[in-house]
Amino acid sequence: MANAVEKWVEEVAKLTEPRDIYWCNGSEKEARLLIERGIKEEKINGKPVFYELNQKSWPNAYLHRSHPSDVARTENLTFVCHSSKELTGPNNNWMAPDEAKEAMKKITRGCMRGRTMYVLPFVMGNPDSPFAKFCVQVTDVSYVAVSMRIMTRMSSDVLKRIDNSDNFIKGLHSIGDLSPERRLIMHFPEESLVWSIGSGYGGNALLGKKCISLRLASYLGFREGWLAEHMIIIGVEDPKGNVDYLVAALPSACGKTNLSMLRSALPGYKIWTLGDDIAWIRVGDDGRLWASNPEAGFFGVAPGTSYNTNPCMIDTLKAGTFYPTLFTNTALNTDTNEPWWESLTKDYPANLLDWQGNKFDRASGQKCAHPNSRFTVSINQCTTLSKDFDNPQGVPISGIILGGRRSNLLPLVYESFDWDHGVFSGAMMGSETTAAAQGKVGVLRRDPMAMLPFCGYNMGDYFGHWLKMGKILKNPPKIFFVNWFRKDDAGKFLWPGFGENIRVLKWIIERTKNKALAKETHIGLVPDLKSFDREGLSVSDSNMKKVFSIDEDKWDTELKEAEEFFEKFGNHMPKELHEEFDILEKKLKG
Ligand code: SAT
Ligand code: MN
Repeated sequence: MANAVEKWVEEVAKLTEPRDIYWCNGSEKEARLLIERGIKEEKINGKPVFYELNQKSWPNAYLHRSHPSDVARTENLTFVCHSSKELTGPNNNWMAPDEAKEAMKKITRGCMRGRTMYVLPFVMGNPDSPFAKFCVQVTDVSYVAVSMRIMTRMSSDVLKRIDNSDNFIKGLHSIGDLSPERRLIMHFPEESLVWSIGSGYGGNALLGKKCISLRLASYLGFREGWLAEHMIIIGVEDPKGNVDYLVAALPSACGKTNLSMLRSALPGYKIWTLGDDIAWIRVGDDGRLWASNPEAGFFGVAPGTSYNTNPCMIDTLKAGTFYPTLFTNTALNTDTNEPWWESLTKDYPANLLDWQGNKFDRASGQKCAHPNSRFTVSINQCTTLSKDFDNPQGVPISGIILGGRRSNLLPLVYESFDWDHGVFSGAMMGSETTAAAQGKVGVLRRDPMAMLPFCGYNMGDYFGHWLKMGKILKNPPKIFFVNWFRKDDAGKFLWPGFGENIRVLKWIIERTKNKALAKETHIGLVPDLKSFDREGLSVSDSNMKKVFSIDEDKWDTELKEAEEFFEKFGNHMPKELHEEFDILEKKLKG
């Protein structure tokens, strides 16, 4: 008798008609075999799936080039199909589930013909933790199978844990014919199903990532009383050896990976890495928040990563254990067969192929690596991995950081007055768009808690859920806001960022212990410069002033845009946030 997983796989195979079915067990041998296949046999758009890189300098590393039209998340083709449009909310595209399934069946029928269907059993989180979610994804691309083995805990034990129960999350993925007209990423939260056709790109195809860990999980959290957030998790060790844990939400391609393994510019401080993208957060028996990373790898932006900006990541990428390291859409140095991207080295190597595999001509003015080119690497290789990364209980959280990319208006750091005010400030958060999603780059949009593209239900209800979480907590942690991206009038960054960001984290942690001093502004509490560690920092007094300024006279547009954004959610918007809005408006216009 077939069990529930087998039945589902059979059903999917009937629809997709693969040449054969390969059940993955997550072993090292299997990863090698899949890479071999991707180098020699399997093709995407007529080209190999993997190219072997220089195994001496980049052990176990491979290059993947995606279809040129398939290089970022496609938010306009991503749908969340609750049975009620109301529950899906204006923050998501919606289709009625039956209609969506009919549309998907049409483009899925026979889509795996001549290809292998890989069955990937994996668990999000430590299998013995209350956070654990057991999942099975099918895919017809070896790149996706190998990436999922890096990004999740994949093993055939998962099948034993699911046994004959129906209690597993399903992911159906096929690269289809790669035509954007037949590309759709559909979520069915009520059935714990993600169905994605026509894209091989990260967030569209590695379904454990945004689709399951955020869109499906945020809805589960809403129903079950926990939070699934777009947040890094770090431990900050002070010179005395005390470790405080923080979570931080920043939109895609705004430095989460760098922050999660920052090399401190302040002597005696050290960052321990637990996650660079996703945190599942629960209330512990002690009434505090506990966070855990459901993933097991990094899918980070390559351009800008170097020994100067993130030495730990370069070491991690070169560690070469039994997990392969994948590079997607980076450039290739043909003299050395090494991956390359803008700023990896100061000078351009002499002979490069660009991310599409064409000879690179610097005079073209084009980028050589795609701006959203990525690396995929196991967190187990991370040289700053926290000993509590795999702790089934997660880690207790001392403070929450939210942030965006804003060239003006918002200071380097500020603290909200209380939990509700923090939720309100998070709800009106804006950020300039990046290359992580298709569309124009650098356009300001509201991106509450960096969750706009990832919240799997009505965002008005999501804000209500945050408020409710604050009420259950004995002592809600303080909520802080950061902006590493403030610029001066000439467009130059005011703050050096990277290792210097430890100064901001230090102030934050001291505030959570009521040690450091702050000054009240209309939007929150900014550091009193007396309490902000500037020892050895080369930022002028006048730039420090600018970086902490609020530009009160320029808030009209901000308030207007926030108000319009809030209005979209109608009566789903909690009244507390309207009240907070009125208070802020009065202060600013006062
Ligand atoms: O492509 S992903 O969604 O996995 C990465 C990101 O955009 O944050
Ligand atoms: Mn992300």
